[in-house]
Amino acid sequence: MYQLHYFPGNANAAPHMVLEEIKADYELCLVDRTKNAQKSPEYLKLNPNGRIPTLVHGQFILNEAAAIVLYLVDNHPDAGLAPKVGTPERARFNQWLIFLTNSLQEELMIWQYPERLAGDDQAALDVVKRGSERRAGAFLDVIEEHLEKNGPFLLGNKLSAADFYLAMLARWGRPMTRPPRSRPHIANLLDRVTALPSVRRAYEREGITDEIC
Ligand SMILES: N[C@@H](CCC(=O)N[C@@H](CS)C(=O)NCC(=O)O)C(=O)O
Repeated sequence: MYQLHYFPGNANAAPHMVLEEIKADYELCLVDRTKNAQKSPEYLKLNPNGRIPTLVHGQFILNEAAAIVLYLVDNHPDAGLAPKVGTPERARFNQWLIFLTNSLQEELMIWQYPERLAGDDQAALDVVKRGSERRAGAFLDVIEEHLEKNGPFLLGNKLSAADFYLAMLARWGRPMTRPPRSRPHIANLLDRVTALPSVRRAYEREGITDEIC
């Protein structure tokens, strides 16, 4: 039995979609961000960074959304959510997942929380907000161009957990001046991913029933 520590719509969403798609036995444990529970002494024992999500599997505790996705897809290879380890296809899958978490996700985090860098200096806030949105937009343009040539999914014709990860980040980016969905090939991928019963169920279980991407 897996336990996913989550808050609705947070970085738990992609691991949650994977848990649903692989039909895993799992339970959700709410980390109530409205009460700053991610910084509570109990949660910090699970995740010393005080960040969501965390996966608990028996005695094993795992942080970082992308690492959780990798752990799940490798524990359930028959679900086919990632190519076989050791193949060039798997290296490409890793490339996309790491790009999403390391580049796009980080830029979106800065864009969502510019005050973490700029403090309360309004001019600095504007610079950080504009710069991070521009940089996130450039990453999305790269994804769009890739999908146009090689889509409909990040790995071509094969749906993978990397597409789930992109769907999670695209949802965060809805308030952007140029939202991810305004790019037709990203929109097509999002339509396909969010039509999956597993993805709908994951968001539903988090209490999110509209605007899932
Ligand atoms: N690199 C981490 C980032 C996780 C992260 O930043 N989670 C956010 C929610 S989406 C969080 O816990 N924020 C609470 C905080 O920063 O106090 C991951 O991908 O798991």
